[in-house]
Amino acid sequence: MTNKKEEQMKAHQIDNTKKAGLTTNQGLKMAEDEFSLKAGLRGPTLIEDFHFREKMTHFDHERIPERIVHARGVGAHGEFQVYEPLAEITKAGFLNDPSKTTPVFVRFSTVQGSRGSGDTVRDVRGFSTKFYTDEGNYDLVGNNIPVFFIQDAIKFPDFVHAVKPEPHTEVPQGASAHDTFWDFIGQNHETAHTVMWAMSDRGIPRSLRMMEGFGVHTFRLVNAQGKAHFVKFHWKPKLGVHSQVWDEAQKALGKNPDFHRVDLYEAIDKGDFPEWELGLQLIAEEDEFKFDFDILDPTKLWPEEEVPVRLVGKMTLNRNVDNFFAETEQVAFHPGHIVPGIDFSNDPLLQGRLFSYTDTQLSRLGGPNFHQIPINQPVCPYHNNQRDGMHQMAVHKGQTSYHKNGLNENQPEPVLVEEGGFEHYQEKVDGHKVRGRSESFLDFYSQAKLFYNSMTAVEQQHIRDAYSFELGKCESDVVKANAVDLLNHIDHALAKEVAENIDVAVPTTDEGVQSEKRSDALSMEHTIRKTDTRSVALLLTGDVDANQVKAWVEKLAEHNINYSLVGKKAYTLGEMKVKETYDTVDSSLFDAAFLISASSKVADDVLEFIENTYKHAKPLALHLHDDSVLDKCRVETDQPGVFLFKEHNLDHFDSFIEGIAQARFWDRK
Ligand code: HDD
Repeated sequence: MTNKKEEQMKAHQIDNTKKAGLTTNQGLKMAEDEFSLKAGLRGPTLIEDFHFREKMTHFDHERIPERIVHARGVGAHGEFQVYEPLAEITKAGFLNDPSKTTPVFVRFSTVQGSRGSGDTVRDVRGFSTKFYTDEGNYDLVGNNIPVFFIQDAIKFPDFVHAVKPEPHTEVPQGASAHDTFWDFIGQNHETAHTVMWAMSDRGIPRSLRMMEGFGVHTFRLVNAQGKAHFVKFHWKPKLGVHSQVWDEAQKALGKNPDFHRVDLYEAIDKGDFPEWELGLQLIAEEDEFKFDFDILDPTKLWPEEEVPVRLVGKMTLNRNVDNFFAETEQVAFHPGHIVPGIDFSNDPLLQGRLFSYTDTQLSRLGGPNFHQIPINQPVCPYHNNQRDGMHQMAVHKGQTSYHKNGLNENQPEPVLVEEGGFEHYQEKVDGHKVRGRSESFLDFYSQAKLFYNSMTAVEQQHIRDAYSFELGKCESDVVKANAVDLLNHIDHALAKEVAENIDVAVPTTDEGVQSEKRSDALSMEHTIRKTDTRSVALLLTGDVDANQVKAWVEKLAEHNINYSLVGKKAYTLGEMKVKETYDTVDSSLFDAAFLISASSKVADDVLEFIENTYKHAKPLALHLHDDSVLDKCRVETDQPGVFLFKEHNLDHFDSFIEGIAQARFWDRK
């Protein structure tokens, strides 16, 4: 069944897959498209060649400016449905009718790299959702990390200049491991908490389908009686939250720079629709000052143990785009696109964003009519007195384009609040005009420490390794020392280990936060674990038995596990196609590997494949004709998550399947 947005988009489609004659943009059928018009077959091209000029001019202007941040992204369509009416907290229509499906478009992104950069870099991921509601578009423009680097939007250009490739070399691409980023961090301690998240496994998600989303800021929900709650928005993935390991992410970057993009496309294409539940954390207005942090500070999260997340609805992504440029590239998000029942808070980062997003679309999409681009149009009618401008697509009828008018009964007329007209929440504000930071925003370290405390030993080790890697890539000793000083304000032992790894003086005094406070919700260790959509490489060597392999893959399919048959060369095995080879794929692109060896000799690239699977703590199954084949690689078969099958016994195989659900075996040597 198509939804309103799909119907609307269809009206704009041009289907070039259908038989159609080639024409110019003026509709003129063309008899020739391969040769320009020349004065003689070996002569110069003539200016009269309107077809050449039109084709070339259009081509010359095909590119638009990429997004200043979040340039690399991928999008998909879907739907959202609320579980039960939320009338007591918001009057937003789409959050009040469980029978209603609201079309959505989601764009995921990395922040630092340009449009052509790789997917599996260490970075924050953007998670933007456009809800096409009956009351207008609502955009939740969030990230996969619940806090942000800075507290005031005026610092955003500085922060972005620091993290982006350095201006004199345009290096590095898709990475924060460089001097200007860490210089900024060392000089701006408000970044401490968010950087800790970025250095954790959250910065290298396994799949876009397996990450959380956060609205980050504190917003307001307002009910029909005008009563407001402060709210933080969450997206909780039904597949759980999972990450790569750093070495794996770097390898995947080379082996398939489109790893996340392809993963999302293929899952949707196959019918494995990714789902997230929408979660709300609510604080009553009267409780605004009851916490040991300022709820307006975007570098702070609300610990879930203190403010529980209420799951209120579900989003399903179920349709890939028809055209990347038309949809994913031209979609324009804006945190200021809200609907009645949702409102802002005075978070100074949010306030600045409310200016920036429309402004950027003006240069990116070439003028003020970007809302008319099909992907950006609301599904409800829209009328106002805005007119003309570049790329105006609408034909506005009538004599008047101003308010108030007497010639047209004052149409289009403002709508009463009772009839759905938006009214800003009437918060009382009173203050002097000042440039400055609220004292309540000055605790930069406590929640960084809370996050670090909440990690398991392995997660903490990954964080220390990530800081060491990133700072190890910096040139300046001053930059490194300042960053270590920042770490020393969070946790002395963390600072010490990183300092030793990068050859910087270990801070002599412990300035760290002396707190053991934890929040279990912050660790990924407690996440949902499933076999669904996990991927396994079946590595075939020698003359393997087609029937045995078939029985195994059927078992994998029963658990909704994706598999690829990998051989030395592509070939047909019984009824199955062995499509991948040791050249075309790599261990970093799979969640598990199963070596099925009917030979006493196993080639080096196969051994490297299983060694990396083992090293990255992933499940590894082995069905070997000759155990000695493992002598040449560092795989120990008595370790957790290594499954040795002597017989073709399908019952044993279940343990491997459980291992695939578990995903990682961190206690492996
Ligand atoms: Fe932003 C894009 C998320 C702070 C200015 N931002 C952008 C996108 C996401 C975010 C997901 C990509 C949208 C898309 O897919 O098209 N940004 C955030 C979050 C922030 C944040 C979660 C902090 C909580 N951003 C932020 C600030 C400013 C901007 C403080 C400036 C004052 N962001 C932009 C931008 C972008 C953008 C320059 C680039 C392209 C675009 O807007 O459409 O305006």
